[in-house]
Amino acid sequence: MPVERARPADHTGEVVAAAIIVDGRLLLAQRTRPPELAGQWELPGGKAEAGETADDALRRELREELGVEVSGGDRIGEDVPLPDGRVLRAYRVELVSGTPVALDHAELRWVDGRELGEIDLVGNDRGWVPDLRLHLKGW
Ligand code: 523
Repeated sequence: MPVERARPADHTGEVVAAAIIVDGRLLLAQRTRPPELAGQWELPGGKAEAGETADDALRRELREELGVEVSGGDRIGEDVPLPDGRVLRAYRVELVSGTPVALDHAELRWVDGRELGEIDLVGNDRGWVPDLRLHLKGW
């Protein structure tokens, strides 16, 4: 008889992160949680929900976090494996409508290539800096 096991939480999904670049500047958002990441800056995004594509997740997360509509979704940079088994991926997206507002972050900032190298980015996002800079001015 098969043994019924408790299903572990689904930690096999994707965490999406958005590179929104306008006029050579990248939008960064300052995290408020968890305490070890609070104050650090990230590409906004979050966990894809069950059944969502990366595109769906980007559109939902950016609507929730920034109040904007986006489209697109070319990959940028390498996959980042997270300790819980998920994979973090960055996508270049275009603003379709709205002006980003910090609905879930402490603050937003548009940075050029030089500022991207100086700001306190979350560790997971740091590897993307060289790829991001190719699209930014001022470095
Ligand atoms: N990261 C990360 N960089 C980055 C994002 C969007 C997320 O390192 N640019 C990490 C931080 C967390 C995990 O990915 O360890 C999930 O991101 P989070 O907390 O932003 O996802 P949410 O918003 O779906 O999570 P809840 O706070 O639970 O709603």
